[in-house]
Amino acid sequence: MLDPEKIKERCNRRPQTREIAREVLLFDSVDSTNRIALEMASMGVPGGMVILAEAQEKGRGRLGRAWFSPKGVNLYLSLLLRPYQESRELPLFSLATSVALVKAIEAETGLAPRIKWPNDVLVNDKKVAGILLESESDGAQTPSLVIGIGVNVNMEADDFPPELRPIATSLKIALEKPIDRDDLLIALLDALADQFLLLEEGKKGLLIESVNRYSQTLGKKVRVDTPRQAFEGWAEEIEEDGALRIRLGDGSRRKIMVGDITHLREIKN
Ligand code: BT5
Repeated sequence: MLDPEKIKERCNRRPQTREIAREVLLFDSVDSTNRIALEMASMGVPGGMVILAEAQEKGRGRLGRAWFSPKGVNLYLSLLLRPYQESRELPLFSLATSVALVKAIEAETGLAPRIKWPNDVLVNDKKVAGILLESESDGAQTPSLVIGIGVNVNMEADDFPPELRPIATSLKIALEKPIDRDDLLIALLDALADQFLLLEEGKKGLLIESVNRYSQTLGKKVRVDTPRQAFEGWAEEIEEDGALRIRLGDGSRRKIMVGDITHLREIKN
Protein backbone atom coordinates (compact mmCIF):
# COMPACT_ATOMS: atom_id res chain seq x y z
CA MET A 1 0.00 0.00 0.00
CA LEU A 2 1.07 3.58 -0.64
CA ASP A 3 1.74 5.54 2.56
CA PRO A 4 -0.09 8.90 2.39
CA GLU A 5 1.39 10.06 5.73
CA LYS A 6 4.95 9.56 4.50
CA ILE A 7 4.10 11.23 1.19
CA LYS A 8 2.49 14.22 2.93
CA GLU A 9 5.40 14.61 5.35
CA ARG A 10 7.96 14.57 2.52
CA CYS A 11 5.93 17.01 0.39
CA ASN A 12 5.84 19.44 3.32
CA ARG A 13 9.62 19.70 3.30
CA ARG A 14 9.69 21.84 0.12
CA PRO A 15 7.47 24.92 -0.07
CA GLN A 16 6.91 24.62 -3.84
CA THR A 17 5.91 20.94 -3.50
CA ARG A 18 3.63 21.75 -0.56
CA GLU A 19 1.90 24.25 -2.83
CA ILE A 20 0.74 21.58 -5.31
CA ALA A 21 0.19 18.87 -2.66
CA ARG A 22 -1.48 20.60 0.27
CA GLU A 23 -3.80 17.61 0.65
CA VAL A 24 -3.07 14.02 -0.36
CA LEU A 25 -6.04 11.63 -0.48
CA LEU A 26 -5.57 7.90 -1.06
CA PHE A 27 -8.47 5.71 -2.19
CA ASP A 28 -8.39 1.94 -2.38
CA SER A 29 -10.33 1.68 -5.63
CA VAL A 30 -12.15 4.36 -7.63
CA ASP A 31 -13.64 4.64 -11.10
CA SER A 32 -11.15 7.36 -12.13
CA THR A 33 -9.01 9.72 -10.06
CA ASN A 34 -9.53 12.38 -12.77
CA ARG A 35 -13.30 12.06 -12.43
CA ILE A 36 -13.04 12.58 -8.66
CA ALA A 37 -10.68 15.56 -9.03
CA LEU A 38 -13.03 17.17 -11.59
CA GLU A 39 -15.97 16.68 -9.27
CA MET A 40 -14.01 18.32 -6.45
CA ALA A 41 -13.14 21.17 -8.79
CA SER A 42 -16.82 21.68 -9.61
CA MET A 43 -17.56 21.85 -5.87
CA GLY A 44 -15.05 24.69 -5.52
CA VAL A 45 -12.24 22.75 -3.80
CA PRO A 46 -9.08 24.88 -4.00
CA GLY A 47 -5.96 23.86 -5.93
CA GLY A 48 -3.23 21.76 -4.33
CA MET A 49 -5.21 18.54 -3.99
CA VAL A 50 -3.66 15.18 -4.94
CA ILE A 51 -6.03 12.25 -5.47
CA LEU A 52 -4.34 8.84 -5.41
CA ALA A 53 -5.81 5.39 -5.92
CA GLU A 54 -4.47 1.86 -5.62
CA ALA A 55 -6.74 0.78 -8.50
CA GLN A 56 -9.11 2.31 -11.05
CA GLU A 57 -12.10 0.55 -12.52
CA LYS A 58 -12.60 3.07 -15.33
CA GLY A 59 -9.19 4.67 -15.75
CA ARG A 60 -9.41 7.19 -18.58
CA GLY A 61 -7.08 7.87 -21.49
CA ARG A 62 -7.58 10.63 -24.04
CA LEU A 63 -10.47 10.67 -26.56
CA GLY A 64 -12.55 8.16 -24.61
CA ARG A 65 -9.78 5.57 -24.47
CA ALA A 66 -9.20 3.42 -21.36
CA TRP A 67 -6.19 3.29 -19.02
CA PHE A 68 -5.51 -0.20 -17.67
CA SER A 69 -5.21 0.24 -13.89
CA PRO A 70 -4.67 -2.98 -11.89
CA LYS A 71 -4.45 -2.85 -8.10
CA GLY A 72 -1.50 -2.22 -5.81
CA VAL A 73 1.33 -2.15 -8.33
CA ASN A 74 1.29 1.21 -10.14
CA LEU A 75 0.69 4.92 -9.61
CA TYR A 76 -2.62 6.54 -10.51
CA LEU A 77 -2.95 10.14 -9.45
CA SER A 78 -4.73 13.36 -10.32
CA LEU A 79 -3.60 16.82 -9.30
CA LEU A 80 -6.18 19.54 -8.95
CA LEU A 81 -4.59 22.91 -9.69
CA ARG A 82 -5.96 26.39 -10.12
CA PRO A 83 -3.19 27.98 -12.16
CA TYR A 84 -3.20 31.64 -13.11
CA GLN A 85 -2.00 31.03 -16.66
CA GLU A 86 -4.24 31.91 -19.58
CA SER A 87 -6.13 28.94 -20.99
CA ARG A 88 -4.04 28.86 -24.18
CA GLU A 89 -1.02 28.12 -21.96
CA LEU A 90 -2.67 25.12 -20.28
CA PRO A 91 -1.44 22.50 -22.82
CA LEU A 92 2.08 23.37 -21.64
CA PHE A 93 1.20 21.72 -18.31
CA SER A 94 1.05 18.40 -20.16
CA LEU A 95 4.59 18.90 -21.47
CA ALA A 96 5.73 20.09 -18.01
CA THR A 97 4.29 16.87 -16.59
CA SER A 98 6.10 14.72 -19.14
CA VAL A 99 9.42 16.42 -18.31
CA ALA A 100 8.76 15.89 -14.59
CA LEU A 101 8.01 12.20 -15.22
CA VAL A 102 11.26 11.78 -17.15
CA LYS A 103 13.31 13.49 -14.44
CA ALA A 104 11.69 11.57 -11.57
CA ILE A 105 11.98 8.18 -13.30
CA GLU A 106 15.58 8.91 -14.30
CA ALA A 107 16.52 9.93 -10.76
CA GLU A 108 14.80 6.97 -9.06
CA THR A 109 15.78 4.22 -11.49
CA GLY A 110 18.74 5.33 -13.63
CA LEU A 111 16.68 4.45 -16.73
CA ALA A 112 16.59 6.88 -19.67
CA PRO A 113 12.91 7.60 -20.37
CA ARG A 114 11.88 9.57 -23.45
CA ILE A 115 8.88 11.75 -24.31
CA LYS A 116 6.64 10.83 -27.20
CA TRP A 117 4.72 13.95 -28.12
CA PRO A 118 2.25 14.94 -26.78
CA ASN A 119 1.74 12.92 -23.62
CA ASP A 120 3.50 9.56 -23.48
CA VAL A 121 6.60 8.61 -21.57
CA LEU A 122 8.48 5.68 -23.06
CA VAL A 123 11.13 3.33 -21.74
CA ASN A 124 12.84 1.11 -24.30
CA ASP A 125 10.34 2.42 -26.89
CA LYS A 126 7.32 1.21 -24.91
CA LYS A 127 4.80 3.29 -23.00
CA VAL A 128 5.46 3.41 -19.27
CA ALA A 129 3.33 6.45 -18.37
CA GLY A 130 0.47 8.51 -19.76
CA ILE A 131 -0.94 11.96 -18.96
CA LEU A 132 -4.51 13.23 -19.25
CA LEU A 133 -5.29 16.94 -18.82
CA GLU A 134 -8.88 17.95 -18.18
CA SER A 135 -10.33 21.25 -17.01
CA GLU A 136 -13.43 22.53 -15.32
CA SER A 137 -14.66 26.07 -15.37
CA ASP A 138 -17.54 27.20 -13.20
CA GLY A 139 -17.18 30.79 -14.32
CA ALA A 140 -16.79 32.16 -10.80
CA GLN A 141 -13.32 31.01 -9.78
CA THR A 142 -9.95 30.66 -11.43
CA PRO A 143 -10.55 27.77 -13.87
CA SER A 144 -9.30 24.48 -12.56
CA LEU A 145 -6.92 22.12 -14.23
CA VAL A 146 -6.83 18.40 -13.49
CA ILE A 147 -3.66 16.57 -14.41
CA GLY A 148 -4.05 12.79 -14.43
CA ILE A 149 -0.95 10.63 -14.41
CA GLY A 150 -0.67 6.87 -14.71
CA VAL A 151 2.73 5.17 -14.30
CA ASN A 152 3.34 1.46 -14.73
CA VAL A 153 5.68 0.79 -11.82
CA ASN A 154 5.76 -2.80 -10.58
CA MET A 155 3.60 -4.62 -13.15
CA GLU A 156 4.92 -7.88 -14.56
CA ALA A 157 4.78 -8.60 -18.30
CA ASP A 158 2.00 -11.16 -17.70
CA ASP A 159 -0.13 -8.57 -15.90
CA PHE A 160 -0.76 -6.68 -19.17
CA PRO A 161 -3.65 -7.72 -21.38
CA PRO A 162 -2.35 -9.22 -24.65
CA GLU A 163 -3.18 -6.15 -26.76
CA LEU A 164 -0.96 -3.93 -24.57
CA ARG A 165 2.05 -6.28 -24.37
CA PRO A 166 3.69 -5.10 -27.61
CA ILE A 167 3.33 -1.40 -26.75
CA ALA A 168 3.51 -1.11 -22.94
CA THR A 169 6.07 -1.77 -20.24
CA SER A 170 6.71 -1.09 -16.55
CA LEU A 171 9.71 0.21 -14.62
CA LYS A 172 10.08 -3.18 -12.94
CA ILE A 173 10.22 -4.96 -16.31
CA ALA A 174 12.87 -2.52 -17.59
CA LEU A 175 14.93 -2.55 -14.40
CA GLU A 176 14.37 -6.19 -13.44
CA LYS A 177 13.65 -5.20 -9.85
CA PRO A 178 10.75 -3.58 -8.01
CA ILE A 179 10.61 0.16 -7.30
CA ASP A 180 9.41 1.86 -4.10
CA ARG A 181 6.20 3.57 -5.21
CA ASP A 182 6.20 6.12 -2.36
CA ASP A 183 9.72 7.29 -3.24
CA LEU A 184 8.87 7.54 -6.94
CA LEU A 185 5.70 9.50 -6.19
CA ILE A 186 7.56 11.95 -3.93
CA ALA A 187 10.26 12.46 -6.57
CA LEU A 188 7.49 13.02 -9.13
CA LEU A 189 5.66 15.61 -7.02
CA ASP A 190 8.95 17.46 -6.41
CA ALA A 191 9.74 17.43 -10.13
CA LEU A 192 6.20 18.57 -11.04
CA ALA A 193 6.46 21.47 -8.60
CA ASP A 194 9.77 22.53 -10.21
CA GLN A 195 8.36 22.41 -13.76
CA PHE A 196 5.13 24.23 -12.84
CA LEU A 197 7.21 26.93 -11.17
CA LEU A 198 9.05 27.48 -14.47
CA LEU A 199 5.69 28.05 -16.17
CA GLU A 200 4.53 30.37 -13.40
CA GLU A 201 7.72 32.41 -13.73
CA GLY A 202 7.21 32.70 -17.50
CA LYS A 203 10.31 30.59 -18.28
CA LYS A 204 8.59 28.34 -20.79
CA GLY A 205 11.67 28.43 -23.04
CA LEU A 206 13.50 26.30 -20.45
CA LEU A 207 10.62 23.84 -20.37
CA ILE A 208 10.49 23.53 -24.17
CA GLU A 209 14.26 23.03 -24.23
CA SER A 210 13.88 20.05 -21.86
CA VAL A 211 11.01 18.62 -23.92
CA ASN A 212 13.13 18.80 -27.07
CA ARG A 213 16.12 17.27 -25.26
CA TYR A 214 14.10 14.31 -23.95
CA SER A 215 11.99 13.85 -27.05
CA GLN A 216 11.90 10.49 -28.76
CA THR A 217 9.89 12.00 -31.60
CA LEU A 218 12.18 14.60 -33.15
CA GLY A 219 14.02 13.67 -36.31
CA LYS A 220 11.70 10.69 -36.78
CA LYS A 221 9.41 9.98 -39.67
CA VAL A 222 5.92 9.97 -38.22
CA ARG A 223 2.30 9.44 -39.14
CA VAL A 224 0.08 12.15 -37.70
CA ASP A 225 -3.56 11.51 -36.86
CA THR A 226 -5.47 14.61 -35.84
CA PRO A 227 -9.23 14.79 -35.29
CA ARG A 228 -9.47 16.23 -38.84
CA GLN A 229 -6.76 14.62 -40.95
CA ALA A 230 -4.00 12.03 -41.27
CA PHE A 231 -0.64 12.50 -43.00
CA GLU A 232 3.04 11.58 -42.83
CA GLY A 233 6.11 13.73 -42.39
CA TRP A 234 9.25 14.38 -40.37
CA ALA A 235 8.95 15.62 -36.77
CA GLU A 236 11.19 18.70 -36.60
CA GLU A 237 10.70 20.56 -33.36
CA ILE A 238 8.41 21.28 -30.44
CA GLU A 239 7.62 24.99 -30.52
CA GLU A 240 7.16 27.57 -27.73
CA ASP A 241 3.42 26.92 -27.51
CA GLY A 242 3.92 23.15 -27.23
CA ALA A 243 2.92 22.45 -30.86
CA LEU A 244 4.82 19.85 -32.90
CA ARG A 245 6.20 21.09 -36.23
CA ILE A 246 6.13 18.57 -39.07
CA ARG A 247 7.97 18.87 -42.38
CA LEU A 248 6.09 17.26 -45.24
CA GLY A 249 7.54 15.53 -48.30
CA ASP A 250 7.14 18.68 -50.44
CA GLY A 251 9.17 20.73 -47.91
CA SER A 252 6.15 22.59 -46.49
CA ARG A 253 5.56 22.65 -42.73
CA ARG A 254 2.54 22.07 -40.50
CA LYS A 255 2.02 22.79 -36.83
CA ILE A 256 0.09 20.20 -34.83
CA MET A 257 -1.56 21.20 -31.56
CA VAL A 258 -3.71 18.11 -30.97
CA GLY A 259 -3.30 14.59 -32.26
CA ASP A 260 -1.57 11.25 -32.07
CA ILE A 261 1.64 10.34 -33.77
CA THR A 262 3.06 6.98 -34.73
CA HIS A 263 6.81 6.61 -35.18
CA LEU A 264 7.37 5.05 -38.60
CA ARG A 265 10.29 2.89 -39.43
CA GLU A 266 12.08 4.26 -42.42
CA ILE A 267 12.54 1.79 -45.22
CA LYS A 268 15.82 2.42 -47.01
CA ASN A 269 16.13 1.26 -50.60
C1 BT5 B 1 -3.14 8.43 -21.89
O1 BT5 B 1 -4.12 8.41 -22.85
O2 BT5 B 1 -2.02 8.00 -22.03
C2 BT5 B 1 -3.58 9.07 -20.57
C3 BT5 B 1 -3.54 8.12 -19.43
C4 BT5 B 1 -3.86 8.81 -18.11
C5 BT5 B 1 -4.12 7.83 -17.02
C6 BT5 B 1 -4.26 8.51 -15.68
S1 BT5 B 1 -4.32 7.38 -14.37
C7 BT5 B 1 -4.80 8.59 -13.26
C8 BT5 B 1 -5.75 9.52 -14.01
N1 BT5 B 1 -7.13 9.07 -13.85
C9 BT5 B 1 -7.64 8.65 -15.01
O3 BT5 B 1 -8.79 8.20 -15.18
N2 BT5 B 1 -6.71 8.79 -16.01
C10 BT5 B 1 -5.50 9.39 -15.50
P1 BT5 B 1 -3.89 7.99 -24.37
O4 BT5 B 1 -2.74 8.75 -24.95
O5 BT5 B 1 -5.23 8.13 -24.99
O6 BT5 B 1 -3.46 6.49 -24.29
C11 BT5 B 1 -4.39 5.47 -24.04
C12 BT5 B 1 -3.86 4.23 -24.75
O7 BT5 B 1 -2.70 3.73 -24.05
C13 BT5 B 1 -4.87 3.07 -24.72
O8 BT5 B 1 -5.72 3.14 -25.83
C14 BT5 B 1 -3.93 1.84 -24.78
O9 BT5 B 1 -3.50 1.58 -26.10
C15 BT5 B 1 -2.72 2.31 -24.00
N3 BT5 B 1 -2.78 1.91 -22.57
C16 BT5 B 1 -3.86 1.69 -21.78
N4 BT5 B 1 -3.49 1.38 -20.52
C17 BT5 B 1 -2.13 1.38 -20.52
C18 BT5 B 1 -1.17 1.14 -19.52
N5 BT5 B 1 -1.47 0.85 -18.24
N6 BT5 B 1 0.14 1.24 -19.90
C19 BT5 B 1 0.51 1.54 -21.16
N7 BT5 B 1 -0.37 1.78 -22.14
C20 BT5 B 1 -1.68 1.71 -21.83
